[in-house]
Amino acid sequence: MASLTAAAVTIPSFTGLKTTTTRALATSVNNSKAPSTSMALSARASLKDFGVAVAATAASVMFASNAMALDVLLGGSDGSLAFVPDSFSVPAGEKIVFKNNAGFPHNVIFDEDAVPAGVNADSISMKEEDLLNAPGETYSVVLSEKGTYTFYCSPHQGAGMVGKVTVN
Ligand SMILES: [Cu+2]
Repeated sequence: MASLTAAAVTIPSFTGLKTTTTRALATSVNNSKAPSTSMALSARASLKDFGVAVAATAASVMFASNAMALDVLLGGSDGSLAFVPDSFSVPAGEKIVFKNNAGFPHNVIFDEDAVPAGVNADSISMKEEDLLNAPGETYSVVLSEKGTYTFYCSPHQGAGMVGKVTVN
């Protein structure tokens, strides 16, 4: 039961499924006088539906690794100087984890001219002189203002290592 509960708690971070999941859980709570198997079955059913929905999208990879964070690789495994993925969206408040993968050193600098109004690009960027030098090193950021942000890796900006995230 503990694992079912934990899984149910993480699901609402996916906005597309939030309404459905919340309703299913509310139903379970309202039926609290029913035999406990009822709730277990209900939770299992909603998880099954969730699995089917996610399997149809790229989000399944994200769910498998970390339900509350989106991982972005720094450097493609094919040697490309790129963010992987280089264009994506996240719900406001979800952590984005940039992870050193290949072709480092890398860093993550948000373009002060391409962030939502009122956002201080410096406050969400790495320091320009800081570089991720070792495999697996990470830089994490949480974006709370909705809108589109452009970021780049300063050593490789000229090589096209730029990315875009939409927070919604
Ligand atoms: Cu780079």
